[in-house]
Amino acid sequence: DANKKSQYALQTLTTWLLDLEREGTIDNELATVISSIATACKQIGSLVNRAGISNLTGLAGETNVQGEDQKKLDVISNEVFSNCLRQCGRTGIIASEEEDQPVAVEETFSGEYVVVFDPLDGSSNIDAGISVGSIFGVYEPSPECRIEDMDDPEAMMQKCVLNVCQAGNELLCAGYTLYSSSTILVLTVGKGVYGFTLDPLIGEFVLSHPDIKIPEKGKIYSFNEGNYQSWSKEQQAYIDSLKDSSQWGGKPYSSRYIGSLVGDFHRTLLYGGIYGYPGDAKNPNGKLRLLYECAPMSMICEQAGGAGSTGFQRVLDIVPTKVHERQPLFVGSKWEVEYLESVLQNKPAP
Ligand code: P6P
Repeated sequence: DANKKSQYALQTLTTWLLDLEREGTIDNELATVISSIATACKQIGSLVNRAGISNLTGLAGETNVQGEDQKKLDVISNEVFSNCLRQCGRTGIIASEEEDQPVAVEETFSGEYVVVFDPLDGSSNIDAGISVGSIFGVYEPSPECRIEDMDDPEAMMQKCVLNVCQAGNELLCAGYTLYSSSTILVLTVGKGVYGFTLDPLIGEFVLSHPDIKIPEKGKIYSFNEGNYQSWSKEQQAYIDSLKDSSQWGGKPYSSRYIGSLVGDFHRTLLYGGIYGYPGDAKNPNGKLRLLYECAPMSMICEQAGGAGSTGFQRVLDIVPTKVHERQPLFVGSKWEVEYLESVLQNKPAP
């Protein structure tokens, strides 16, 4: 019976995207952009897994716009991501953590999606073989900022920046790929969160985590407590509270922090609890970048039933004023994020 679903029918990222196209949730152009991102992640995963034996660990000898020393793999991953997005012909503008300014893509011929990404987040962990990841978000181009006057570089640059600085609420797609014990691509197109594990034997991302839902409440907090002294007293009170077993039936929260956002976030998404990078005395807006770290992670978390907050407002409501703008980030189970907001804002706990 040709219509009977074969027991061997693999649900892969490719077939999942085709199903979304069939139901009209996404169009072919967006499906093509997402496929090109998956191809970039496969290549980056392969480079990361062999970094130690192909002389790709260590510094590239340059610094990025963030003033951070770029690792060799930061530079290569950025080129891999940009090349895949250019070659797919559906990307109009790209903004990368590794590039000072967003760039208009000449190779576009059908569909002009805006893609923001951190090609290799947490790369300081590479040399120690600790999990790293790629983070991405996809927007529609802003209708009022169509890139036509390519001959005026200044005007075009301004339009590129305007296209990129959209609130997270406008994201059509947000996702990350975790390069760890396995390579897992997790994404949402606004109808739930789906995870795909790379099967290296066939080179396909196979559906492994259908419709991920984050636990309502967790038992893990993920913060860099080395910054405790420079946090606000409310922030300190929040962490002190999670460690006070008398408040939690005798069992305090556990602390887990690997210093790699994608790894810390993925564990929080699956096990529950909260990941936070607060602002502090030195950096009131914290360290993470709104456009390609805070907003995509917040969309994924909300789509999985959790929350994404700066402690004072919903991350997805914020319209960036600068491409590399930073914001404090608290993502995780709804209860822990709401409890954090209540403590930071001196309001009653949920
Ligand atoms: P800290 C990695 O550099 C990163 O951007 C995130 O991946 C990670 O969560 C955070 O910074 C770690 O920062 O200050 O705790 O080392």
